[in-house]
Amino acid sequence: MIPLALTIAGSDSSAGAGMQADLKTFQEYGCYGFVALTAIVTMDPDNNWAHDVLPIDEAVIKKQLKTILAGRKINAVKTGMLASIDMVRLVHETVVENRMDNYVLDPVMVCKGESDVLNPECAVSIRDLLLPISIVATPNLFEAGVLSGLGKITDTDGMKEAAVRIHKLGAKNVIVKGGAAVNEESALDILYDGENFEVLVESKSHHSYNHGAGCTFSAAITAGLAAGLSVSEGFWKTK
Ligand code: PXL
Repeated sequence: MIPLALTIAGSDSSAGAGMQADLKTFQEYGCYGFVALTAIVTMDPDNNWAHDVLPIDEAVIKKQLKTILAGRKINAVKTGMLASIDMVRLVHETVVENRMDNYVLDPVMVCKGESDVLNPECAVSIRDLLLPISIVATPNLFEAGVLSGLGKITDTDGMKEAAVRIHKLGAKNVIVKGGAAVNEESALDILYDGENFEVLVESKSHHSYNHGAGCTFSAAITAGLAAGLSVSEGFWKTK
């Protein structure tokens, strides 16, 4: 049976990130992908590509989830952009009620190139409600700084400290996506399982367009889990 993977995420109209990245990655990894849409994000070329987030009505998200979950067992689920505290609560309820053990939390708080934090009011509820039910959380440096309370993280020691703190908040595994930010030459991501650190270093990819790298990465971990891999196996498969 083909593994079934669900993303509960926003639509990135530029198609690099969000549910577009998730579905393409699920497909690449041999999964059948489902999406419950949480928001529609547009970027305005006439205003410095400023992001605008249109949240989807919570009742409509509920209906999507009801449709998707009827009569089938989803093998792994990830969440991306959640545009209100009510959406965070709905995800919590859905994951717990449906006993979704393979729940990947990508705690989206910021889009690349955007200095503004999206939906800042959600950060506390993501920390308190979603970290404890996740098999793995995949924050980027900014999100790891917010969730851990460390603030700005600039090096691998900071990434490790943030991972330990986020694990203490309930995530079974934590992957801090340093990406290209902490090192000039290479991209670096760290997995912490509560005991050991695994460090994935990759030479930087010098494409002009790498928008959505974080979504793609956590979708790949989700697809791995859906296919029966462990978090660590899925992590190394992205190399
Ligand atoms: O990369 C973060 C992200 C997640 N989800 C959606 C987005 C973005 C960034 O643009 O639009 C829908």
